[in-house]
Parts: sequence; C-alpha cells; structure tokens
Amino acid sequence: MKLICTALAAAAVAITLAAGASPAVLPKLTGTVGPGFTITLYTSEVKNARGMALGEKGTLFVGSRKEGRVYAVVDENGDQKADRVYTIATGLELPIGIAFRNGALYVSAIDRILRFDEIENHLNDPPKPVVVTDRLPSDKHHGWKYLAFGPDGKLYVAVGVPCNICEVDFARHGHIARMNPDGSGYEVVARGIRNSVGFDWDPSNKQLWFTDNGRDWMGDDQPPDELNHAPKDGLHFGYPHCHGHAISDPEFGKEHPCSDFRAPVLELGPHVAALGMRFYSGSMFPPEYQGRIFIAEHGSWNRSKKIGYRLTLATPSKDGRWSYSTFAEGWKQGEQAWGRPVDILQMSDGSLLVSDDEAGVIYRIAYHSSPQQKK
Ligand SMILES: [Ca+2]
Ligand SMILES: [Ca+2]
Repeated sequence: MKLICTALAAAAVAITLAAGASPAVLPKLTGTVGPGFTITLYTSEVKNARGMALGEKGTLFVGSRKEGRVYAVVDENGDQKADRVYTIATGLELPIGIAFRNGALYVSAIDRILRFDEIENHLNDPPKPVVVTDRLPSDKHHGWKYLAFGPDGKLYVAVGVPCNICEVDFARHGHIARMNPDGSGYEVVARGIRNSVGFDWDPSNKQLWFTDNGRDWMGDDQPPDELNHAPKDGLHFGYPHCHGHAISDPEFGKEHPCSDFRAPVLELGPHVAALGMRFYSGSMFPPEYQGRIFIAEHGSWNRSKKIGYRLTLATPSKDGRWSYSTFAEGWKQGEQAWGRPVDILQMSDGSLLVSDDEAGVIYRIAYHSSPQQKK
C-alpha cells in the first residue's frame, strides 16, 4: 500500500498502517504548501517516539518519554523507509533527549546524562552507558530534558521549572545550559525559560533559537507559546514575570515589566505545546525554504478545545519580522487526536523526519521536483 498524502489531497484519509501497527490516519500538508511535497511513514515501530538524532553512519536514534526506551532505526536498503528498529536501552527515566557526537550517543534521563560509546558498531549488543553527569535536577515535573550538540561542540540541555508557575533559582532551573561533552564546565546560556523542549542554531550565524511552553491556567487564549532567539549569552526571557510580548503574570508580574526581558520573536498559539524546532538547511526543498523554521506543536491539554497537533513553518520577511503558517495538520479530527508531533530532524538528503509519541511513529517529509523522482 502506498502511504503517500500529497498536497493535493483534499482531506486526510483513514489508512491502515503497516502490518502490526494500529489503524491510524496520516497527517496531510496544508493547501498553502506547494505541490511536490509528500508525507510518508518512515517507521511505525517506535512506541512513544520523542527526541531524535542522527549517527555518523546514518542510524536514526530516537528517545521516548514514559516508555523509557531508546531506539536505533536503520534504513538498510536506502529506500528512505526504515527496515529495522533496535531497542538499545530500556528502563530509563523519561529519556526524551538524544544527541550524537564522535561515535557516541548521549541520552538524558532526568538528573543524568548517559553516553553509549561506539554505538553504531553495537546496535545488537549496546555497551553499558557511561554517566556523563548525574547532577541535573531530579524533579519529575517538567523533568524531561531536551539535548543537542551546538556548533561549538558543547552539549546543550534545557532544564524546565518544577511547577506550572513559580519563582526558581535560574542557576538550577528554567534555563538552557551548555557543558563540555564529558559533563564538565556547566554554564547557563539563557534563563527565564519555563520549559523548552526544542532548540536549534541558525546555520547562517550559529545563534541559538528555542521554543518555550507558556504557563497553564490563565484561560483558553493566553498566554502564547513562544519562539525565541538568543543572539548572545545571559539573556532573560521573562518567565515567571512576563509571558509572550506583553502579558504580565497575575502573581509574579507586578514588579517586573515586560520591557525588562527579551521578547519572543513569535508568539505561537496558547497551550499549543510547541516542542521540536528546526532550521531548514537542506538541498532537497525549494530554495525559499533555506533558513525557515519548522516547529512541531504537540497539541494542547489545558484548553476547552484542542489546538496545535500540527507542524508549522516560520518565515522571516525582508525587514526581519517573522510570521508563521500551518505546514501539516490532521493529527486530530475534531476533538479526537490520534497523534502528536514532537521532534523534527533533517536527514542528510534534506528530507525531514517528524516523531509522534502518541501514534509511536516517525514520518518523512520529502520534496520531489518532478513526478519521476518520487520514491
Ligand atoms: Ca528501507
Ligand atoms: Ca518568554
């Protein structure tokens, strides 16, 4: 069965996934996305799939949250569909954060970061992990931690706040920090962040950008989630005093005007749970996609009607202002969500992978400039 939904598809069509998987629906590209893009299923054997990283030999590593597992996904015959999924770790605590460098896989597990050396040579017999650090906060509330290596070769981690809204010590919580790959030299890069579960660097100038999840229980329509830009170290992004551009927190905002803080580049929807974000820098998509940002909205829970559950695309204008639009949707029908997009990874051919922890699958988004190239 061909699991391809083109931009021309009028509506999401119920499709039964590959043998062994549950019935589901594929997301669809919105009408504003030009022809030539496809969404296909890359693998359906990654229960609770969260953060993703690519190994040097092309192995896709995938974390999970409640499932406690880390997967290695291999496309053995190069047809851009996974053939084999190895489980390389089990029993970890909320291992959503995945990063890869110099042959080693790094995995976050609440207060620890673990390293699996030479992992691509040992997918069948993974080594016992080395503890890179065990000194991160052990709170379970927002305790899952996104990881990525920066262009400076340092390991970056986001540490959320252990509450919905509260004051914290930013040396410990509510920040993005970096460290040497051996866990030494921990330093806070950006603070005043409630819970970031996705960051990336602008390929043109190597500056850090990140999503942040707004607080709960301020009504259906505020505050917004955020897309933020940290052009230098040491900036404060507003939490817990200020939300979005100009919403003072009812409890913590009075003494601290929003003008004291670094405003977001973009206000996203309220409660949409913006997680993974990725600058597009590949050669597959049309040239206008260079430098645009794909964002995965996991979808709301703290709202009377669900929103999010989609992929958006943020685009800068010539004057430097950003706007965004929906790129792919259909993870929910009405109030029924069957899937939730989490993280976005660019593959070496320029296609994008999107993980979905609810459906336990990974999708591939590709572009084909002529019908003959479709595969
Ligand atoms: Ca394959
Ligand atoms: Ca903020």
